[in-house]
Amino acid sequence: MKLTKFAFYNYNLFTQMVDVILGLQWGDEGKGKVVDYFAPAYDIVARFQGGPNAGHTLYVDNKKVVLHQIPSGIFHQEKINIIGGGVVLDPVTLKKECDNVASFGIDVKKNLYISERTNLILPTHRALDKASEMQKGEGKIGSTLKGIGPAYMDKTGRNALRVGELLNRNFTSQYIKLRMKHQRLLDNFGFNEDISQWEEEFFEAIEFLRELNIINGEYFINNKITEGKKVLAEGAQAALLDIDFGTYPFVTSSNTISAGVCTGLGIAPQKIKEVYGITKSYCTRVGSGPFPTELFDQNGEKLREIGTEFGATTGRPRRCGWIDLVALRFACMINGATQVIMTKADVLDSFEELKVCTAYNVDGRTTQQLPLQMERHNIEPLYQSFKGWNTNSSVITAGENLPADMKNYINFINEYLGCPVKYVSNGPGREQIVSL
Ligand code: 2SA
Ligand code: MG
Repeated sequence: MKLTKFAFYNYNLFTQMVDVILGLQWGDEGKGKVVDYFAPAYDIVARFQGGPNAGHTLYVDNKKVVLHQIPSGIFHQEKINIIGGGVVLDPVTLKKECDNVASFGIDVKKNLYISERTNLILPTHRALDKASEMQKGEGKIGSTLKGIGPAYMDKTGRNALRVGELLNRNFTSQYIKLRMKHQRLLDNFGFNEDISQWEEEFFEAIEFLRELNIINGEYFINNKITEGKKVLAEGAQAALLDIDFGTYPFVTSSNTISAGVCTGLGIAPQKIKEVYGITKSYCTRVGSGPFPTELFDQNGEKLREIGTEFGATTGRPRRCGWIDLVALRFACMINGATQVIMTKADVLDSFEELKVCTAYNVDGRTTQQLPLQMERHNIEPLYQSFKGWNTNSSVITAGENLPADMKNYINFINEYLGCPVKYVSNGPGREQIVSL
């Protein structure tokens, strides 16, 4: 047998062409805006995990847009946007998003690519998510009810339907087989809501999805890297929601940390250079689970009000509290964060006093490490206080003009984390970001 010539790509030629943007807390750190800001410097923006549970808010032509599954580089028509194999994709949400993006004059057939390994979220996954949360009652995870957990369960259980299957003639019979399996589980849960409307939408959206660019994601992206193209990997959710390293079981079902870039896109670790970790200047969480620095007083109320802290996907009010450096340092460690971007700094503009958690008292013992299953312990956050800057920081455009008290706050965080804060976002606008 004669072999065809194959040595036209050397996958080790260009190293470190991939940078990562990800959340260091419990999500909603403002990743969408940061990706949108950095996107012009890259050729490709890629999502590597999560699904429609994400809500990345952008402002395009002064209009607010929330993206759930489409990478935040989509509004740059010349950029390649990839939905990687590590994502769980709901075709119904995707179709709606594509229609919305098209209303801005963007043709997704030209700049959106979907890996054939991407796992599909079925209507019954959403039903199972709901049924499981209902059964858990008080102990519920507070999931976004988008079917994320059940879809990843089918992936690891080796039952999932992947995007590549759409091109297979047996797709409908495979769907029916899996649906029957789900029905038995739903019967066990005593779940009897009618989901025929969801299924109708699903099959409509499947037809739409078939028309999009379905690719062999890992060859596609590695070939682009070999051609010298730069990739920005866009994280969803955040480090403390990671399935392995987050506040389990109150987590999402994917690897949200930098390691997820490798498995979710098929990229080798030595290809990754910068890991931009995003944190708010304070902290929020949506859904259940431990949150040591959560505030139940008027400061918490004030953060929610000024920061408009309501879920971008579900509209749920977010829990608010002071920044937690114990958790943040852990997040920097497991991600290998090379720099930190602090968002929503302007939300703290009118506070007289600010607090920063530097250690925990766990069942009477002081520690700077996160205990396993925090909810099983009595955790008291230990704080250091800072003077507020009481200045309208949202109009500042140069790092040296930031108020001294804000610099003081940031310097302390730099030192504690051992990782520099390189940018401060001081408002929702595209231009409201200050380099330090
Ligand atoms: P799921 O739906 O199974 O992933 O939920 C499991 C936990 O993960 C949390 N989670 C999130 N936390 C913050 N933001 C998220 N995205 C949306 C947003 C949330 C929204 O950007 O605003 O709109 O409510 C997100 N997605 C998942 C979730 O709260 C559970 O604790
Ligand atoms: Mg969000």
